Amino acid sequence: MDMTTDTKLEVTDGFHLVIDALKLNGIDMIFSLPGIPITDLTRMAQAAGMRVICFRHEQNAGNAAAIAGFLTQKPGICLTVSAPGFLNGLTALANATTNCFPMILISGSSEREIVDLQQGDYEEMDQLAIAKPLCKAAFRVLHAEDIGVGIARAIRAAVSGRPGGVYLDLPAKLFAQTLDADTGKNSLIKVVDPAPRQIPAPEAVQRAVDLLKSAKRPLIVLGKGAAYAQADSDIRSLIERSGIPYLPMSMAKGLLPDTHEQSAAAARSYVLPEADVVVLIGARLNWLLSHGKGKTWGGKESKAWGGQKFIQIDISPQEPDSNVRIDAPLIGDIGSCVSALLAAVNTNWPKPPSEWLSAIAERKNKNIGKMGETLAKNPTPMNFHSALNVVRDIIKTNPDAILVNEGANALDFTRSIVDMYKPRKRLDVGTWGIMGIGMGYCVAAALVTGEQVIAVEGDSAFGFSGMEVETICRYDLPVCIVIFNNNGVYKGTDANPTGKSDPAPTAFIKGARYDKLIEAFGGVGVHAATPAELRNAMEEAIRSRKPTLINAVIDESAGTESGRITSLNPSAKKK
Ligand code: FYN
Ligand code: ADP
Repeated sequence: MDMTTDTKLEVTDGFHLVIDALKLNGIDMIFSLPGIPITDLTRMAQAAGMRVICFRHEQNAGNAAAIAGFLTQKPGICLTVSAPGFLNGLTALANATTNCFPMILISGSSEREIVDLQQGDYEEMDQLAIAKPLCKAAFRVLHAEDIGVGIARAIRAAVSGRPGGVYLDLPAKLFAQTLDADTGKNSLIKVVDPAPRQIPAPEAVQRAVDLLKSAKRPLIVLGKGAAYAQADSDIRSLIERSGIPYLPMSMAKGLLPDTHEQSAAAARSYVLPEADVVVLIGARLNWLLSHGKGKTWGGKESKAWGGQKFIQIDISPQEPDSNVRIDAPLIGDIGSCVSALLAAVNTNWPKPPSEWLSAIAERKNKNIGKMGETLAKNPTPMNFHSALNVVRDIIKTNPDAILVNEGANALDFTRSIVDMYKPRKRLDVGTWGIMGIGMGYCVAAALVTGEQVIAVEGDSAFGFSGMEVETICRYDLPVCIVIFNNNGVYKGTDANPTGKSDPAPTAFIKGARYDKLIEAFGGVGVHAATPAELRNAMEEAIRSRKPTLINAVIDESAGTESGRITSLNPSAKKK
């Protein structure tokens, strides 16, 4: 038989149909960890020109897929083996769904007949049933001719409306099923308009405009939905033309430069209770916004309404009223909603009262001044502030770099100290405050943007995905990991009260040299005990674009339990 490459294949199979369906829909990257039954799928995908990025643990591959989805508005694909591999990926899928990131977890699964009769197969598990409650949609394909439909449905479910995670179950037997090549080709679907614009109703726009016009102390809150929407210039115009102060949620930092005159980030605890009308753009009133009520919002008691009226721009019609009354829901995609508002906010738009703006400016300048004083100190050993002062400068001179950030104190201090200058440059623990996103996010961010990635990691947070430094070295990615090493979870000073030899629950090995870890894989490891050493190492990492891990030694007594959210930790509250 003639097997030259230009010989037309007369039959195709499940493997090729999965690959062809993904490619047909513009998906050219898969985050995976090969094994039974998807090893050949990873090989064939690579042979077909896709980038197949393989990790050391599926959760990290899943997190990579999720953040690729956030950055590109295309579903990130995570491909795993069955049962345990699937379960490892599922954590990332659930997290993606919680964060409204589009992602598809594709897992191979064991033989249906045996699984359904519970006869004890290799990696036996009813994966579809387990995935269903944890994601936006879940599908299984049993016949090769349905692969096209399965992938099309998965793509639509992931990116349309409120984005989220989708599970696609592909039983092992499916891959080897053959089909006439033409029939196979015709069964594939190129999804047309997978995330259709959703235009807000004119009366909803008018209602929002009327409410906003009545405001004496208006505030705009930008959430990561606003970052996802890629409506950057309209959002900026809305804010600048209206003159309304804005507060960026963590991953919305940089949508406008954090140094923007109208940013109220440094006056958060002043603007939330004082505002009378709040426009939420792609931000939910969940725990991160104290559910829109209570003391944070000027309410008299913990669950009391503060009196604010809300305009909520969101693509999900079910989001409004989930915590407090929303007077003007504006349902649609953020691009369409913001441009509709922008049409009303023309040159005659009344600027917010100057008393409001000057009161904010006063608080803000005071906080920024205080921060400046703290950052100017140079204690020995380094603390979070003196180390972050360096990171702050590095991001300022490299505004295109992507900052990945996880931890407790390492997260909270970085969020308020390191200014971001461009949209979608700050990737962090998100809605759940989850640890373990670090290295997966780094890998995907470097690959899909081509930019330098800088990760600021708590020493505890890093541990969840640390083995992926091998992946970072293997793909030779421009990732500079800075570990804030204070010898433990929160800090390193806890001791075992019994006097026995077991270390305290929150304590790690003192003086650990994380920098040695990356050297095992050919990366650059640096031990930095001073801000100057940290600065040199970061500058060199950026110059060389080499995989780099900097062990930044932080005072082990620096840091508070649970960072800024100590109040959520019952035992810590008692202390
Ligand atoms: C902010 N601030 C600043 C600046 N930016 N001061 C000076 N300069 C600048 N640039 C001030 C801001 O006004 C606040 O002061 C304070 O810094 C903290 O700001 P932040 O972080 O925005 O506010 P806060 O109250 O911490 O926000 C609540 C939160 C946040 C829930 C949104 O804590 C958060 O995102 N947490 C995620 C935590 C998490 O997931 N952790 C992982 C799990 S750890 P005041 O106005 O004076 O208050 C497990 O243990
Ligand atoms: P943050 O944590 O930054 O406050 P959230 O994750 O709570 O942000 O909120 C994001 C919101 O944005 C979700 O309610 C989601 O439905 C919404 N959203 C996501 N993408 C879009 C879009 N393109 N158009 C409108 N709303 C969107």
